[in-house]
Amino acid sequence: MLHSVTECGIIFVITIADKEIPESVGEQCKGGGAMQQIIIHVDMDAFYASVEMRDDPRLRGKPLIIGSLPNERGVVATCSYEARKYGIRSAMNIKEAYRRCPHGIYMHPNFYKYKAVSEQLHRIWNTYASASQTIALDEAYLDVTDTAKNWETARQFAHTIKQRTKDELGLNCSVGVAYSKTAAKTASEEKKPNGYFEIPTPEAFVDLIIDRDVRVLYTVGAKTAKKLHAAGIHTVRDIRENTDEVIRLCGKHGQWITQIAFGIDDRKVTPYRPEDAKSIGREVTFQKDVSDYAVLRDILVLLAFCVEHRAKRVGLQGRGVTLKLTYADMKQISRSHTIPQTDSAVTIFRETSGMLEQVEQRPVRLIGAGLYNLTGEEEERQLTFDDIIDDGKIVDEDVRGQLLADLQQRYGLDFAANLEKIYHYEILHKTVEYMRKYNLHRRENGGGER
Ligand code: DCP
Ligand code: MG
Repeated sequence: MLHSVTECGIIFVITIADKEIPESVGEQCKGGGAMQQIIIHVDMDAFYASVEMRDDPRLRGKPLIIGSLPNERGVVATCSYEARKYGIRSAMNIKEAYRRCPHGIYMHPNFYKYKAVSEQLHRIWNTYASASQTIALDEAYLDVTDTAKNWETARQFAHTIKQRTKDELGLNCSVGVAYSKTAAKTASEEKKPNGYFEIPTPEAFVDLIIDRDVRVLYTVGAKTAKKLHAAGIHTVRDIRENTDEVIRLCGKHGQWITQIAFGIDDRKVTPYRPEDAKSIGREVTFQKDVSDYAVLRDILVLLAFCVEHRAKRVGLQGRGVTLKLTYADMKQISRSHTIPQTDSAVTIFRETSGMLEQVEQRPVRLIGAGLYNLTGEEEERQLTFDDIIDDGKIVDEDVRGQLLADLQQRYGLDFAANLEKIYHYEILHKTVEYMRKYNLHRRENGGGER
């Protein structure tokens, strides 16, 4: 039946904002107060590994590698500091890790546990800030400009955060306090693990990093570094002395890099909210309100595939999944979850359908699913289960197949064969309407139960 619908290429309801890159070099310093922020950056030490060591004393003090197992194909997600002595690092091939440390302890990640811990962490940290920005499960920026008011109090906040994280959750973190986000992030890395460091001014920032490799600058990933190195630009000093060349090579990103090489960064700590533009979403409005939540759940499968398709096309992954509903009375709600980075329809569906179960079950006019807190290749990233364990993809494939097969069984459409068509907004819309009516018809004829 799907093929009776005309094909059309319109894609709506998809917003992807620019990366957080300021408009032009130099403008940042002019605004009053640009340099007056006090920002804390918190980052957990060896996060996944530390949680496992906390929960199982037998793992403590050992080289612990979280990722795929040595007999699987895959990579390291993270490892304990004991394992780092053997040169093991995040994203390293697991076979290489095993070659370096055959006596290490190898474990699969337990994302849902880390996610739960993450929520507890952020809850503690957020109490010190007027705004907080979750960057990853184990990492956040806190704007303490107004809550601390002065440097000395900010320093106390930082130490209290470290202490409470240790006392209440049994985990170590590293904390940086600085005048900007970039500097705060650099500061938290400076004395890892269990570190504390301050960078009060742009001058202090520049002094610290000027002779380091370009990769010290936030958003300079492997690809950008390679490009700069090939042009003979190795250190931050080289960037400062070759700004035109850097901008020529890297465009808008080059402007940003140049700017931070001079210590200029007055980006605000902006809490991620689902409605923020940095997201990819798909939503459908029904011609008649839908009260059957089983149909809504089925529609989420399609929305999840649409979001995955778009995310893969633009090469972005989200660290948050969001569900959006408008009820018949026009009341809108959205629910969101932080997740390990993903672009998988299976994860998007699992998260949004889980959230759907939690909401008030009233007739719905609009439903949407989305990914937010997007990151691209250049940025540091937390690996997904798929990235870590190649075999994980097989599991994912199975679930995908099953989700589509279930839909086929319920609505009599070959969803697997027609998936590409669903990505077109109008076809998605017509399909969803068809599902709504089909289900209604079935219910009216006494076949509604599943
Ligand atoms: N992670 C991942 N893949 C990567 C990097 C990280 O899956 N390439 C996961 C595992 C980490 C968590 O994200 O525990 C946090 O990432 P960090 O980069 O902060 O690394 P750690 O917290 O493990 O160690 P560090 O002490 O260096 O911060
Ligand atoms: Mg960390």
